[in-house]
Amino acid sequence: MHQTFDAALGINLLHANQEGADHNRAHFDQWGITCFNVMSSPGAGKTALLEKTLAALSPEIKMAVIEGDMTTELDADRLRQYGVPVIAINTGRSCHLDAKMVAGGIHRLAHDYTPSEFDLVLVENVGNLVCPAEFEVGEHVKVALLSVTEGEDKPLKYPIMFQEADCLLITKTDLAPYVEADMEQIAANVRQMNPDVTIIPVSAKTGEGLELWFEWVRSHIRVQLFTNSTQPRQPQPAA
Ligand SMILES: Nc1nc2c(ncn2[C@@H]2O[C@H](COP(=O)(O)OP(=O)(O)OP(=O)(O)O)[C@@H](O)[C@H]2O)c(=O)[nH]1
Ligand SMILES: [Mg+2]
Ligand SMILES: [Zn+2]
Ligand SMILES: [Zn+2]
Repeated sequence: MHQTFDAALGINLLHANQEGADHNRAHFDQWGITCFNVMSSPGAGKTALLEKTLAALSPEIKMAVIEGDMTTELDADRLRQYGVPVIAINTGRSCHLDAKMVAGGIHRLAHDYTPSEFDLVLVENVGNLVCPAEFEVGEHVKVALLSVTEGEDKPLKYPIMFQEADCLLITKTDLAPYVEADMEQIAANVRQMNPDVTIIPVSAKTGEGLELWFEWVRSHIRVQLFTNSTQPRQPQPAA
């Protein structure tokens, strides 16, 4: 976790970030877009999951990706092969995406495309089990991944992301026998942090669980559309 108060500048960094997140959220709501913030430690399988998601749900769901990495466009290039807009954001020395960086991404999306034509923006956050959960980017939904190779104790040791998640994917289930992962214990530890979270075990390699994930995605876009159409928000002035 970062220092959240900058004494020199006298500002609360999380508070400033929240204003940026509200700005992004207003854009998404104006355009009727649902935004998922996809988070995990490095290598848990975010890009692999997004590859499967784009392959299965496009063009049924019109998607764009905002891809956060400290350096390189390696993940962005993997996802561009699926024919959807992928906006790469290099965070430099920052180990998470913040709202301002994502604002740059969504302004670019709005510049290059007609944003109201999109249903879902998938933000792949920087691989990091701690800070991405603290820096909202304007998402409606937080999706966290925990791979079976990371150890059953991680939800207890790094609680914030697990407490905040709306959906928790236990990834790489095909590897569970090799690392003697105790799936029941992983799920119990996640539930201890967040009793109501949806838990979906998946393998991007074998396809196990992916249909459940796709259905969860579909239903959460519908919920958002329904919420927007019945309770229109007052859009904030957007730059
Ligand atoms: N066996 C197996 N390997 C997987 C699975 N999903 C991803 N991997 C592998 O795990 C490694 C990391 O996967 P990525 O999808 O790049 O992980 P990531 O979370 O996007 O990584 P960062 O963006 O660097 O944080 C790659 O070698 C993948 O092929 C899975 O379901 N099973
Ligand atoms: Mg990745
Ligand atoms: Zn960070
Ligand atoms: Zn704006």
